[in-house]
Amino acid sequence: MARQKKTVITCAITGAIHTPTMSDALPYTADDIASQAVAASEAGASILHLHARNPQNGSVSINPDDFAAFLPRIKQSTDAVVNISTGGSLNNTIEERIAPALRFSPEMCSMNMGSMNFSFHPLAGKYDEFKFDWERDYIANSDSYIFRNTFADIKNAATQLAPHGIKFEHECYDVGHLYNLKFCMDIGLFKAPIFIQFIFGILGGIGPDVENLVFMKRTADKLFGDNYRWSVLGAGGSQMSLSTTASQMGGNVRVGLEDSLFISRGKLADSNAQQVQKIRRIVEDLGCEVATPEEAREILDLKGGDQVNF
Ligand code: KMH
Ligand code: ZN
Repeated sequence: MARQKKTVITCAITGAIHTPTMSDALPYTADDIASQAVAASEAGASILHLHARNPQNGSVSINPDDFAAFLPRIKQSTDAVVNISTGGSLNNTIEERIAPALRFSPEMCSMNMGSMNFSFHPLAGKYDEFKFDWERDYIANSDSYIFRNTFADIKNAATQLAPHGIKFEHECYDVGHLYNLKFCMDIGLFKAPIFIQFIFGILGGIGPDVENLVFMKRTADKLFGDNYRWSVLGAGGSQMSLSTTASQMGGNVRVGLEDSLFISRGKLADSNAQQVQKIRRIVEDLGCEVATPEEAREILDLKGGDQVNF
């Protein structure tokens, strides 16, 4: 594959599936989500991956009205590409999860490429206190959850979203998910060029090692040839190191408080923008250039910011 000239930075502003609110920096009100998204874009993120949260208690929200509270403000203040999550929480059905993307028709949305254990239960024992009542049980019980993304779910989501011309961020947590994606392409659910997010370090997915990144990349090359773009998300402590490696391999990067609350070992990040500034500095110091939103649109073949419904 021809090497990309610019590196696209995605920033995932506030997680939902697996990001409890232990850090005061993690935004959960519409105001905070909007202002952190704008700041992350000003720092160099050309794509904003967005979840919504219940503004009262920070729990996951897939209510489109909670997205409506921040999407127009982000659009008015930035040129960044909006990417709406279809991940929901571990308790939501696929119908609930795709409702915000169906309503707002963003340029991008996530598409999770396989069912899996998706657990963060070890966190429950690490903290004496949580900010909100729901958190400890939700976290502790994640050892019994299955993050459901069956072939039927993927087909259902892809079929309903197809008329919107949305580019999917295909979230692949393990090598098998790449084969699931290839199968879905072969039956006509997704068209090239696709955009793959290689995800490392989720308990239930592939581990955060450079060897695994090379293996995922090699497997994707074998399956998709020149017909894909890729990015790396390292969860937790692997966020910056795996992103750095990916950028040096010609890939794109994803940072953000959704996937790590930290800026360095043991030190909480102040904001999403701080993580974007850090990866931007590293990428530029190592000789790459960071893509603007317009360049990201061209690299990923997006429909354009004027084709959304918010
Ligand atoms: N935080 C990622 C590991 C989604 O939004 O669809 C999972 C994620 C899923 O981003
Ligand atoms: Zn997400």
